[in-house]
Amino acid sequence: VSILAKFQEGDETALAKVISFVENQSDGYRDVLKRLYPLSGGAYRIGITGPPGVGKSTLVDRIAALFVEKKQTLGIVAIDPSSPFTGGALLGDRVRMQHLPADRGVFVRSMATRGSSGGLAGATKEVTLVLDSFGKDYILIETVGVGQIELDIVNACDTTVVVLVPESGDSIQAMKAGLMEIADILVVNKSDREGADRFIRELSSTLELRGETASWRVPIVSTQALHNEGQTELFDHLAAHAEFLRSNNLMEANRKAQIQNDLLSLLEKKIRDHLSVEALNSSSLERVTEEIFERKVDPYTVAENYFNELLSHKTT
Ligand SMILES: Nc1nc2c(ncn2[C@@H]2O[C@H](COP(=O)(O)OP(=O)(O)O)[C@@H](O)[C@H]2O)c(=O)[nH]1
Ligand SMILES: [Mg+2]
Repeated sequence: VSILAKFQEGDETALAKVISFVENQSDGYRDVLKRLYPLSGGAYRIGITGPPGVGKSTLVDRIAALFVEKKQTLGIVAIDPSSPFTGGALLGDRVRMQHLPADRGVFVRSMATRGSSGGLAGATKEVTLVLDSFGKDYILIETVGVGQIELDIVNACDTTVVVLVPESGDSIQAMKAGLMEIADILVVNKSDREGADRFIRELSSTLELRGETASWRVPIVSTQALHNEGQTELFDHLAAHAEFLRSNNLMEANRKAQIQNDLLSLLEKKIRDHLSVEALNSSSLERVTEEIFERKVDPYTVAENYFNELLSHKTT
């Protein structure tokens, strides 16, 4: 409890402790989330996704420096075991450190992925909530995107940035389509590489072919994170997208849709947990398995019966 008091005073050590507590799902972490929830909602959340190695961490680093310049506080959640967020300019690079004020208000947290397929780690949403309720102005969430439609990240962010590189490898091609669908902003990083212009032209005609009906035009931003190029343009597009959402009441609408998605998945999890302990963990399961195996009954009917039984338990 005293840790929560310190947390609310803005103590970053307490913040780190609360994040670990929640990330590890320690006893009572749900109560902590319940207490913090009313304090959240003030942070603007930006997702940065794309294939491994495209320069997401480097870019996050550059963007972070710009937020610091604007005196904005920042939480960074990096979910990418293949290239752990080393802090780069913010934490290690002495040259750049000189440009940053002493109290930078930046908090970085690296997390392991759930699986090799990338996506969001289990506790990302909760860690974001903690940073949000701590009072951070912005939260950057770096995740590996491998091209299935990454609804997880979309559902956890206000703005989604997809980072690609000018490579015509088959694997990148395959990832591209799925990733492009979720992008509010497309970044072509490593534009120092050969073929960058052609790649950007190709992306832009793909976007046009898609026949955008929404009033937001997905911009393509050319960057060289390593060489400090293009991050200001990206920063401006981030601000423009936030402004677009706000002035069209879309931020509120999107966040409400996210709340509904969250509610559904929380409920799903509760039902699943309930099922595995109560309904299915019974001797009747073995009996019914036998009956299904022998084709005396079908699994569809059995599942329906279980479900109805569950409902009647719940309502009585
Ligand atoms: N040539 C070039 N290399 C870059 C650029 N940005 C990042 N890199 C390098 O690409 C590698 C992967 O970067 P990283 O930020 O870890 O990528 P991530 O896996 O997407 O987070 C690192 O060696 C970077 O130095 C760039 O604009 N041009
Ligand atoms: Mg990375």
